[in-house]
Amino acid sequence: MSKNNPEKIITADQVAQHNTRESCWIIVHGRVYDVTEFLPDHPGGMRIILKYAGQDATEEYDPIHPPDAIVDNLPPSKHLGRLDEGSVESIKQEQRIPTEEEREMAHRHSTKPALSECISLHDLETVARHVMPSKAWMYYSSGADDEITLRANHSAYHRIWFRPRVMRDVSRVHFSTSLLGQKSSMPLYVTATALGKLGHPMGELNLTRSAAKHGVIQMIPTLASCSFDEIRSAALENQTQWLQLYVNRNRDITEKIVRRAESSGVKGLFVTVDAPQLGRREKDMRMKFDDVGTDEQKESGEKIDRSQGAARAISSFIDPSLNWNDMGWLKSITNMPIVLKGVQCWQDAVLAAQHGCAGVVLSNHGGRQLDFAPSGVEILPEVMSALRDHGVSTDKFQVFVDGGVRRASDIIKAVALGAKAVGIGRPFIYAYSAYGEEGVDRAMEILRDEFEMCLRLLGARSLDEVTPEMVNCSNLGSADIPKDYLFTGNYERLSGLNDKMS
Ligand code: 173
Repeated sequence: MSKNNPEKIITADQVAQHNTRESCWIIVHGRVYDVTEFLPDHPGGMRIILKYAGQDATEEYDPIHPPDAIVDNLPPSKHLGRLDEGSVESIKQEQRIPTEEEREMAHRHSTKPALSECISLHDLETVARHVMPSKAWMYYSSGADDEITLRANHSAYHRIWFRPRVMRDVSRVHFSTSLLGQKSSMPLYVTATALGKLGHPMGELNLTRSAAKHGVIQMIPTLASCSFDEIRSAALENQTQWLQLYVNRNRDITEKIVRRAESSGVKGLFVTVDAPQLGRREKDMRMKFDDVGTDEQKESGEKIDRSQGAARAISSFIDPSLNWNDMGWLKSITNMPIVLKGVQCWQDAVLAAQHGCAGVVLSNHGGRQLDFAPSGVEILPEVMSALRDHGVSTDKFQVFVDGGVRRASDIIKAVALGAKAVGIGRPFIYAYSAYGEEGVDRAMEILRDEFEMCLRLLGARSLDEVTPEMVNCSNLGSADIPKDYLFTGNYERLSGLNDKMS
C-alpha cells in the first residue's frame, strides 16, 4: 500500500510522460512510483527499469521481487498514488504484444507431451528445459564456474551401489519419518530455491500446495518471489514449513524475519552458511548482461557492476561476516531448531553440533557456490563417523543432504549412510515450470512409486531397516571427475581443421 498520497489517482497518460532517465515513473501492482533517484541504486541495474519508464513494470518486477520490495525500498514521498483503473486497459493493451520468445514459448507449451508421459524426474526436466523462457532456465540450471561440482553432485550417487537382501517379507513397506520432530511422508523435503516466479506465475505456491497433498515439508526461501505471508497462508493448518535464512547485514531485519516466522508457526530455521558471496554462475551472468545492456550504463554513471547475474545482483544484503560467534545471538532470537545449511566438511558438522544446532545440511548450494566443493553424499560417511567419534547423538542431531538427487534410490543411498532426509530443489521447480502444481504432484508420485519399489527390492520394510551394510560405498572419494566442457571445448575446436567459429 502506498504510504503517501493514498488517495491520489494518476492516469496512465500522466505516467507515460515520465519515461526518461531524468524523470522515471513506473507502475507496479496498480501503484505509481517515482524511481528516478533510485535508478543508480537498483541492484539489478538501471537499464532494466528504464525499459519500463512511464509504463507498467509489474510483469518484469514480479518474478524477481517479493511483492513489498518496492514499497519498502522507496521513501514514502516517491509513492505517488494509485493508477486510474480506467486507463489501465489502454496501457496494458499497448504493452501486451507478445515478444517472439513469448510466442515461441506459448507454442512449445501447447505442444509439449502430456504430463502422464513423464515417468521420471528427468522427463519433467527435459520438458521444462524445452518450454521455459531461456532466462529462467539459465538462472535455475546454472552452476558455478565450470560446473564440475554441479555434475559431481549427481554423479556421486552413481558410485554408491546397493547390497540388497532377499527372502524378507516385503509385502508391506513404509517410508514415513520424522524430521526435526515433524512428520514427513518420505525422507525428503522441498528445499529453498530463489525467484520461483521465473518459471511459473504461481511461483512457490505450486510447491506449498503440492507439498501439502503429499505430506512433505517445504522450506520457504528468504528470496522467494511470493511473499512469506502468501506462502504461509497457502499452507494447510497442520502443514509443516521451515524457513531458509540469509542473515542480513542489518541484524534487526533478520531478527524480525525470524520472529515473524516463528510466531506464524514455522518449525525450523535453516541458516545458509555457504554463500558469504554468491558464486559466479556464468549462464545467469550472460543473461543479465543481455538484459541490462552494455556501455550505456557506464556512461549514465551507474554504480552497479552489470556482470553480476540476476542472483548476484540482489544478494548484496547477505552478511559475509557471519561466524560461529553469532550462534549465541541466533539462538537468543528463536526457539526453532537451527540447522546450518551448506556444511561441506566433518569439522564444521562437529562444530555445528557443539554450538547447539539441531542439525546440518551437507550441501554445496546445488553446485552454485564454490566449484570443487564436494557433494553432500560424498562426505556423508566421514561426517557421520566424526559425529559419533565426538559423542554426538545422530538421532538428536539430524544430518540432511541436498544436491543432485533425481531418484528415490539416490535418497535411499543417503539414508543408508546416515542422512535423515534429502533436500530436492531444481527437480520440483522444473516440474512446475513445465506443468504447474500438477507437475509437482507428478514428481511426488514418481518418487513415492520409486521408494516403494526400491525398498522392496532392497529388502527393507522401513527406513530403520535401510542400514549402512545395504550400500557399498567403497568407490566414494575415487577420482571420477566430471568433464570440464568449457576447457575441453576450446581445445577440441582448435584441433579441428573444419571447425568454424559460429
Ligand atoms: O542460489 C541462488 O541463486 C541464491 O541462493 C540466491 C541468492 C541471492 C539472490 C538470489 C538467489
